[in-house]
Amino acid sequence: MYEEMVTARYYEERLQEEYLEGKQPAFDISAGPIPGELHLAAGQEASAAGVCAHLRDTDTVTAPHRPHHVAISKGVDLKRMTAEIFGRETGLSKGKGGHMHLYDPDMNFACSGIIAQGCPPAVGAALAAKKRNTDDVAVAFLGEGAISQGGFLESLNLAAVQDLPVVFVIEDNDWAISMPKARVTDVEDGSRRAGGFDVRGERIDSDDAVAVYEAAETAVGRARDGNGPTLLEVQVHRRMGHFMGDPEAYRSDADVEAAQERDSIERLADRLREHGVEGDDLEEIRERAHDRVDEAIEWAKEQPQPDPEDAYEDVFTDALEGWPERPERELAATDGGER
Ligand SMILES: Cc1ncc(C[n+]2csc(CCOP(=O)(O)OP(=O)(O)O)c2C)c(N)n1
Ligand SMILES: [Mg+2]
Repeated sequence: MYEEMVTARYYEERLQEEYLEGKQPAFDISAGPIPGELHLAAGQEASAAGVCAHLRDTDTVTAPHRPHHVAISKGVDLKRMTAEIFGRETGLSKGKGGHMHLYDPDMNFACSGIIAQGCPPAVGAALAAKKRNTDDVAVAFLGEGAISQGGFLESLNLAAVQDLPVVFVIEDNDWAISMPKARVTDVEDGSRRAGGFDVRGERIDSDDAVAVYEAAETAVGRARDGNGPTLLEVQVHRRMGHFMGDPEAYRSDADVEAAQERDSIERLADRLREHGVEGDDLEEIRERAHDRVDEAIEWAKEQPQPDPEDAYEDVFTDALEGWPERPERELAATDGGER
């Protein structure tokens, strides 16, 4: 878990540098090697590491628009993910998805820029697992800003009524862009949403990776054993702006400082030291993580840009492929017979 968390944090530090290239002095979002928005998850690593530690490749994970830590913990190929973020041809989706739309069928991972969008597909994956009689599970990550979305609430209901092997994980970072949680819901503890659907809910009050690991062990185990869904909420911290370039005018310096002071990675390192892991071993893990990230970024930057002609490929799928021909239907001759 420590290695994944360090990987995710350093990965985002490196992405940040690359992202800012060419975007100054006036912030030009379309310039530089990573055009478009970039939402960083620094401060949220513990939730992904603690939950995904219990998952296997065949389990499904969906994440929202802040996905890097989750993708890394799920085991998404770091090189192809980075190439995707840089818009390159060898990216996970040939560079067409970008950082908010990472999709890796080998690892059963997907994310989306639409808030709460990942909940219904996670429920679908859980339903498929149940029907196929595998003991795979699905996990949907979402932000606390998404807990009043219909897609989330309907997903909770369907998961409950069909006893599906799915775990919902709310990452509560206190903010939805510039909107504090208390202004959009009177429910302080988002896991209480579970009660209305007769689902088990639990809030992990701190971004302590070990506490998340323990709660997730029960939740994932329950799903795998055929005992239905769980809703977890993890208190995490948004160390950065909502997206790169966000001046955070709505947020007090004290709030930013408080988020930066609570570092779940340092907390886990302390815990490991307490349990006898040597400082040198931690340093070795950090170096290994940094090398892997540097290598992925260098590789991605060397990858070819896609051919603009390919923009129209893979846009539509032939949804009716393999279906029987539909009989031609006679139209009433009200429009002169033209269709
Ligand atoms: C359905 C939908 N509504 C609005 C938006 C615009 N939007 C993007 S991020 C965001 C806030 C999300 O907050 P939260 O769920 O807490 O996630 P966080 O950004 O804090 O990780 C909003 C409203 C969107 N992407 N999708
Ligand atoms: Mg939030």
